[in-house]
Amino acid sequence: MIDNKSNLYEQLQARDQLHVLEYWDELSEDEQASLLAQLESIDFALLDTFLELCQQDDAVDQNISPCTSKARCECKHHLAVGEEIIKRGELGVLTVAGGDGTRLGWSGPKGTYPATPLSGKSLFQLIAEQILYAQRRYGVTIPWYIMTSVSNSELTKSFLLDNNCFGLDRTDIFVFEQRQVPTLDEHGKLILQTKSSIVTNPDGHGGMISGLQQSGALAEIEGRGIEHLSYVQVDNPLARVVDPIFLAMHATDEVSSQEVSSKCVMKTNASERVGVFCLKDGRATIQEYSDLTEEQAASTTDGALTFGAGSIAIHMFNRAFLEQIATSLPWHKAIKKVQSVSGECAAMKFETFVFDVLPMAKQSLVVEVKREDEFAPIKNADGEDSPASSKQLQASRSKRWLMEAGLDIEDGAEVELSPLTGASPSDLELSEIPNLIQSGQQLVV
Ligand code: UD2
Repeated sequence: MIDNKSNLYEQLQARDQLHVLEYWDELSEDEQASLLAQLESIDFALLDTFLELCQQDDAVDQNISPCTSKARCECKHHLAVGEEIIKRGELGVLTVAGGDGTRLGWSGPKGTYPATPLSGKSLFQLIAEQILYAQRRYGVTIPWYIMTSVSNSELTKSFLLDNNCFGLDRTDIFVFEQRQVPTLDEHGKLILQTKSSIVTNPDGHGGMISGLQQSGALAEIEGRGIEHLSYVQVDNPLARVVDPIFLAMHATDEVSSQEVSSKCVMKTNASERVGVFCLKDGRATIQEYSDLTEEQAASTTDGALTFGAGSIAIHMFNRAFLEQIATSLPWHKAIKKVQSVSGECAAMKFETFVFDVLPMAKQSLVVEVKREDEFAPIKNADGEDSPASSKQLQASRSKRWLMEAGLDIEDGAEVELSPLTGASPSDLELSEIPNLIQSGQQLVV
């Protein structure tokens, strides 16, 4: 039996959590060692925070007001300024890919999901190719930092290596793992997943801050002279990973503090599942959709949604700003179903959100972009935000951009634009592509 005088035993006992040892005597030595290691890794101070949160009702913040945004400025000046920063080697890319992707029903890491309409390129490949294109165009290295979690870290690394990192140099890709935290049942108890393990969950994409700091990635970023990090989620095939205009707006805006900037699109309807930009205590922040009251979500001003500026989870972070964040992020509680040793049960997952760093900036900039150019998330297996809806949006952007660049595409033709061909209509390299794509043709260009 585990020593009942040990510190661990006392910590569990003090919180009425000894049930996790229920099967101890049945376990093999190896199983006992593995359960012990997992229990010893629990941060009991953090567990106390969770236990307190279990007792609290989720308070909805009523004191929010709308915040302003600036339109993406498609001018030559911004393009030149942004390109200059990239050419100086000051941009890195940050991708959060630690989520479980349970809603999609894909068993591997979400980044390995075949996302594009014709060639089935994975979400990771789409990001890698955008980086590769920018590296070639600007003659620099743009390092890529990917946050994974314990359940998908090894699979992510092997997927990248098996695919030769999609042409990127493996030494320019830095995979770091976020932390796991205990999941609790509805009574605030740790949950046995098996007789020898407890249920944990990744600590939310806010775990990126400590993940970057503790893995040494942030020091590496500084060592490379990176000043700005382009942050994208893994699940949006239309995200512009290297966007010189957004970078320039972020780096030169006279009002913002250049610590963090974000992109928004106008929500299509009150119930769209995106967080909204708003002001709290005079500072720009994002209120998650699940934390808006129905009245807040539905309220209108001059016929438009009052909180209509939806977050597409794309940000530009200043490196020094990320280094300075010492305060821990607030925890958000979500009720989910999990598998336990005795079957499915309701559970409380605690997560931090990366956008909770926004109010820590003195000022932050919100840039409104065109939804059809930048947002086609893959979240659910079907319906809204599904592979099918995303593929449709990807196909129509490909078509629009190619036609804007001068190509003739007949109705009924299907095209998929590769990130290696260009990052915007004005820089598409079309010399190898036929001028006319006919109805019935399927072409990846
Ligand atoms: C996110 C935003 C939502 C909106 C929407 C746009 C949050 C909480 N909500 O909704 O406001 O902007 O995206 O598409 O962000 N991830 C990790 N580690 C974790 C959890 C998530 O890396 O512990 C990654 C995950 O792999 C994915 C991203 O974060 O790339 C978004 O996570 P999500 O799918 O849980 O967020 P979602 O769709 O509810």
